[in-house]
This record gives sequence, structure tokens and C-alpha cells, in this order.
Amino acid sequence: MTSDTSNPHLVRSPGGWFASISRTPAGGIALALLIRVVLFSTVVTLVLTVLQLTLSYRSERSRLESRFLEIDQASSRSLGESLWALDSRQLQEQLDGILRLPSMRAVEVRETASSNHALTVSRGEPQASRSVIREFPLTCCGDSPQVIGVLQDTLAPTDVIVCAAGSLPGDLHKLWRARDPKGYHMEYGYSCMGYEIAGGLGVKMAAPDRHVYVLVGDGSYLMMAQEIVTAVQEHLAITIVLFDNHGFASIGGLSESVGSGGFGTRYRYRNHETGELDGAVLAVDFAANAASLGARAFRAGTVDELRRALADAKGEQRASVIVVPVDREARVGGYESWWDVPVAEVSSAREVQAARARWEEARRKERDFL
Ligand SMILES: Cc1ncc(C[n+]2csc(CCOP(=O)(O)OP(=O)(O)O)c2C)c(N)n1
Ligand SMILES: [Mg+2]
Repeated sequence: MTSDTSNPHLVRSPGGWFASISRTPAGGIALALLIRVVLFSTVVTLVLTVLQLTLSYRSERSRLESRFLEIDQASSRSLGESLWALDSRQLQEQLDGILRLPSMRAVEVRETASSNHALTVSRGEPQASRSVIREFPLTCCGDSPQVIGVLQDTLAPTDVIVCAAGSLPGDLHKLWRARDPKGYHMEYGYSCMGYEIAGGLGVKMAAPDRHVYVLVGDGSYLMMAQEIVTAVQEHLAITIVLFDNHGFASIGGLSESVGSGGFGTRYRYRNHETGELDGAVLAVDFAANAASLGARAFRAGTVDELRRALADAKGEQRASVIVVPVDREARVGGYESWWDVPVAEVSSAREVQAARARWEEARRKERDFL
């Protein structure tokens, strides 16, 4: 390669561009001064503008960051609960609230993973450019995760849950997110107490490669716990999760709603003084009962214990029973509907008379759709 020094236009002046402006131009000193002043002020303006832009960008950015933090702290929990309940109307209202905050252009809540029908709720118009995007994981349900939540979180998508009667079928109907067509076996038709463990055996025989979880209330367990013996006999390693709320919570609630005060739905001794079932608490040791039938028994009083027991039970070669004490009064929300449960027409109890009046009133609004 050769350099062409014969052409004067291609020869660079020594000293580069700075030297060229520092040389006195043909117009004289005044012009030179003017050029330098203009150049200097342009450079100063440029530097100041860049500085100002950087500072205002930084302060807007930190304002945004603290707003994101506030949103995370103030809304994550309620958004997580609405998402868990698949309440898209509630989610829309919550997102509209967030969108009203300054600088917010678009908000979206997405259900990750699990099903092919993952829920997504969006509000606002996302900007194609110059936007700051933040993502926050949402979890449910705050500091006191429920047993159903832990199970949902722990079980593999192809595991099967089996259930039949009590509060659980309704709770699962509202909360459980089935991730496989065969993952949800529920005896809804007759609400047949005692079906659970026997049904779980059948499911395990039909699908031996799947892990089967029987979810059963303490009342239902007492009706047919002895099927555990068959599970042990047949080497069917199912996991039974026993929700111990010390009685018949669901039927107790129904009984209260018709004015009968949950009669006989708590495990209490008959009290000789009152003649009622309001004596001392009946101590039923479910874990000892399960162990006596040949199952591996666990007591899980905390979420951590439940997680550990679920992991241990999965490695067991025989049936396991995990006894979990749960709060009788901590119920999952209702269906926002009315259930036509007839109330006694004649009763000396005021509560029953009031419930009867409410029932007759509600009956007047009842309509047949078919
Ligand atoms: C064989 C049978 N008897 C009675 C009932 C009425 N019943 C429905 S739920 C229930 C209580 C269930 O108690 P438990 O299994 O402890 O569940 P919880 O209601 O406490 O969640 C009763 C008595 C029924 N569904 N099936
Ligand atoms: Mg119960």
C-alpha cells in the first residue's frame, strides 16, 4: 500500500482539528474570537444539557424504582390472592388502581407455568420503547399458606388427588389447579363419606405409575379408615393427607345456617351436667390409629413439617398418613350463591324460626331454568 503525497488535499495538517481552529482564519482576529466563543458556548451548553438530562433521568429513575417498590409492598399480596382465586374481575380493578399512579403505562398479571389455560390480565398500553419494565413474583397466600396451597405447590403435575366429602371438595373446586386430565379424582355426585381411601386404592391400581394423594377430613376418615389395611396388604403406597379440624366442619356450618347450632358436629364428650355434647374435647389420636393399621404415620403441625412429611411419604414403600391439624373456622370463601336447604317448619328454637323465615323469603326468588 502507498500513500499519495502528491495530492495536497489528501495531506492532513499536522496537529489535527484542534490546530486547525486555533490557527487564525483568513477573516482576522474578530472572526477567530467569534468562532472560539461560539464553539466554547456550544460545548458548555452541550455539557450542561447532558448533565441536566442525566440528573433528571436519574431522579425519574429512582422515583420509578421507589414506586415499583411501593407497588410490590402494597399490592403483591392482594394480587397474589386474586390470582390464586382466578378472580379476573378483582385483578382488573386492582390493576386499574396501579395504572392510575403517575408514570405507569401498562400493568399485567400473568399466571406462570401449570396449565394450558394460564390466566393473564393486562391493563394500559405498553410502550414500544423508552420504557422501564419490572417483574415481581406473586405468591399466595401470605404468611399463613394453607394446606391445599402447600399440596398444590409440592405435587407433581401427574400426581392424582382423590377426595369425596366434607369441606374439601368445595374448597378444592375453588382452589385446586389441575394440571393433568387424570390428576383430579373427585366423588362430587353423592358426597359419599368414606369413599376417599378406598377410592384412592382404586386410582392407584388403575394408574400405578402416578403418585396418589388421598385428601380426607377427620370425620370421613373415621368412616372407613380400615381400608388402609387393604392398602398395606396390596403394597399400594398411597399418601393420605388427613385434615383434622376436630369434627364435621362443613355439616356443622350448614347446621348453623339453618338455626341448629352445629349440633353434634364437634368431637366433644356428652356433658352430664348440661346433658349436651359440650363436654371436654374428645382426644382422637389419628396418627396412632393409622400406625396401628400398618401405615407410616406423620404429624405435621407446621407448614415445614407438612413439606417434610410429604417428601418422606413420597419415598415410602407403603401407605402413609399425614395428620394435619387445621382450623375449623378458617374457611374458604363461598360461591356467592344460595343453596336451597329446607328448614324445619315447626320448632320451638328461635334460631330455627328465624332461619325458616329467611328460607321462605329466599324461596320466593327461586326460579326454574329448565
Ligand atoms: C355417608 C355420609 N354420611 C353423612 C354425610 C353428610 N356429611 C357431609 S360432610 C359431613 C362431615 C364431614 O366431616 P369431615 O370429613 O371431618 O370434613 P369437614 O366437614 O370437617 O371438612 C357429613 C356428616 C355424607 N356426605 N356421607
Ligand atoms: Mg372434619
